[in-house]
Amino acid sequence: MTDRTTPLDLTARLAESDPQLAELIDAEGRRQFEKIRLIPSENYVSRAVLDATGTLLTNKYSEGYAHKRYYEGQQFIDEVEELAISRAKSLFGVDHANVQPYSGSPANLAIYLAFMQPGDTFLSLELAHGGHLTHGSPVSATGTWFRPVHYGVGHETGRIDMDQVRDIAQKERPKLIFCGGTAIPRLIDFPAFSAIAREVGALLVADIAHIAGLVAGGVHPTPVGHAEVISTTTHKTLRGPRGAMLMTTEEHAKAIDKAVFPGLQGGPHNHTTAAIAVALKEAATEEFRLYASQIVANAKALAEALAERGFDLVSGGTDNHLILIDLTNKDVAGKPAAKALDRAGIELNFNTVPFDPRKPWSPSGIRIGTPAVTTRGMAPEHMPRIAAWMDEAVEAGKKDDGDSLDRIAAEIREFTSAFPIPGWPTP
Ligand code: DSN
Repeated sequence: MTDRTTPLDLTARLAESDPQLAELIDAEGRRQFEKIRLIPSENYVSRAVLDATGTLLTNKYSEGYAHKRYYEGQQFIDEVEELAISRAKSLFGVDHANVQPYSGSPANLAIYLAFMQPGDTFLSLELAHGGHLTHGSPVSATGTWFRPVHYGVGHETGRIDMDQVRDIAQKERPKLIFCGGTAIPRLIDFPAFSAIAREVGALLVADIAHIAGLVAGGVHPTPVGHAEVISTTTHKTLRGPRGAMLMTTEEHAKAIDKAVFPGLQGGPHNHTTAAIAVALKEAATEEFRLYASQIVANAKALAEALAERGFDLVSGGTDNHLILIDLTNKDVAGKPAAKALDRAGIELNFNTVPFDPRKPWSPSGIRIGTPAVTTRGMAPEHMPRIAAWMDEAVEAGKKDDGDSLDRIAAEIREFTSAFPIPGWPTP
């Protein structure tokens, strides 16, 4: 358990009322501090975002929207939500923003509810090629209530094949086309998707959950002006609390709002809305633009260092925050490699790769990204060291060499101690 001689100031009071839980939270804090966290959908939020998340706004019910609520006492909550909305509109340059979705999956469900009837066809990226469960996976409600058809990446290029997207769209005439996903290491060509959607009379949805911070920071092209609906979580590269937003044109604003509430959800999580507002203010700063470009610089440096060590990168590299690695040539599957790396102090995902002959529960690849390490201040010059540790840990894992994994973890603890994280005391 965590050493309670250095309690988080955040949990100092909790330590008195619920020491058992405070210890667990502190242990997680220490884990986040000591590891190199490379899960591309995770980050470290600022102290201000942590503060807003932990406020008494959690006490309030606010079903409805500002000035049209089903509960009294909304004098300040309305202002909080309106502030978050106006910051989202100005940061992304959209007509309309809904900040109430509880997270990415409910946000995406709201899109189906707004625009689709059961059985309707939609087109999206295959999950195994980098899509998302809510883009029509057979194990998701979206894949059983509606009729998904999928595009994928090219076998040789590892990049989305826009000719295939057009061919399938013309044949299937989908009602919606989704672009975006969870394991796409390359830029998304929003104008090309939009042209195809217009050709077939489909609505284009851009799920920018992974890249929202890169779009806000100006280092990934924006979907605004191309996609009618934009879905994003708020906690990945955008570096806010766990939550989501839907952004759209004036034309579709009412349908989206109705689908979120009362269509799918009850009261919004007001403490989260406040923390989203804080994150959006932070994301509008010059400092955040530098952060976004440093995420990409770090990812490119890490990709290069890994490629030099013989790692097989899907699509050959990255344009954004994310790197997808096929470990087949390293003679190890993704899951045992991820477990060995975790023991060595490097946290990442095991992940399917396109055309994976293995099953999702034990796939061929791993997925990494640089949003969290960049927040800590790690820079391109640190990436070759991280790649070397990864290489060593994968090889040690193959030999079941626990001593080497523990030695790497000790080296990494020493290394990470120089990079503070908000909410955890720096030694
Ligand atoms: N769970 C998210 C990710 O890790 O990419 C997607 O929802």
